Amino acid sequence: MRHSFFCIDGHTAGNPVRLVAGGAPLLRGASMADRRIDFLERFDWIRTGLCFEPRGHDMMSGGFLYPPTLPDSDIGILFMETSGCLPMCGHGTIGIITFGLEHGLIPVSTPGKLRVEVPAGVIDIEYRIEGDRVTGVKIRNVPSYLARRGIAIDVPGFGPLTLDVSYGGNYYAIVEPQGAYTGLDDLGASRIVELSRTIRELVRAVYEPVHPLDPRIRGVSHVMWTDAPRGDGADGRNAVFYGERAIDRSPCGTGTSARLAHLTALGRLAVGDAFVHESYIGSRFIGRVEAATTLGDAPAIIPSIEGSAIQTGLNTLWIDRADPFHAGFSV
Ligand code: PYC
Repeated sequence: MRHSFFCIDGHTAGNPVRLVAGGAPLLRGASMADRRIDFLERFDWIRTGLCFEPRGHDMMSGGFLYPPTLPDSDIGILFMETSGCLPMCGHGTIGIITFGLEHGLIPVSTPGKLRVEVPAGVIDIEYRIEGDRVTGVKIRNVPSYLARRGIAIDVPGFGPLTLDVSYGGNYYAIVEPQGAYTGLDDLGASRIVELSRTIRELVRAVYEPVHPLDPRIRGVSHVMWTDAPRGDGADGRNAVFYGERAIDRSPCGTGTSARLAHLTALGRLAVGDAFVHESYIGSRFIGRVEAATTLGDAPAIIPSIEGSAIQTGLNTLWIDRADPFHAGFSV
């Protein structure tokens, strides 16, 4: 049996976004968080088939639009990528909102603004349109907080590191320059991937963060290496590792949110401050600490992230049960 998926492909700041505009399954659940679990239990072959080779690659990511479950939201998003269905994805949101608006797939009640239900909560969007293009999307993200400071690990073949774990829609282990880590360019992409996989395992062995309001969001999924910016006008650079082999080509929206919460908790940023974040390839998001808040008992912030996305083409993909690689593979 052959399943067809009509996809709008593109990228946000260089990282892929595949919006599945036709072929999404009907999901059960009273919230986008419940629907995420239903999708993972019954339809994960769609994610693996569309994200892994031969239809995708290590960095592939994207999602689906759904009617929201909340009366004051305009649309719901379910994210997918090689590692699973993230509770929230910043570059994915910027791409999905851009492509969805450009194709008339999103009902607009207030021009320039949207309320979007994602598995991690509700986010507010402001967007700019010029002609037939969406030229900018700003996300007011979910509450973000520093979950744990000073996790000491010893990385075989590299040395000791002390990390912090911060949440911005996903949990990030944040590695700042120290000891053997002298900067991104000294490490290089393959070493970042290799070390990140080990670091994630070492952190998982000693600490499992759990979201204060939704225990289904738990565990460190990403590793962010920080560095000084390369270009003028940026405040920091990063390489964010996700899945098993990916370095985010964008500055990572949830990663930037986690970094803003981290820097605010350390007293290096304050409410109102902007932080221009540069990705591994030099693309940028503008982050901002919008407000102070709490998440459960934890002090938290509301971060925003702003960027833009570009379509690269339309793509009708088949997942054919007769194909031995219908569910995708990775080497
Ligand atoms: O932009 O939030 C993000 C993201 C998560 C994983 C890759 N990008």
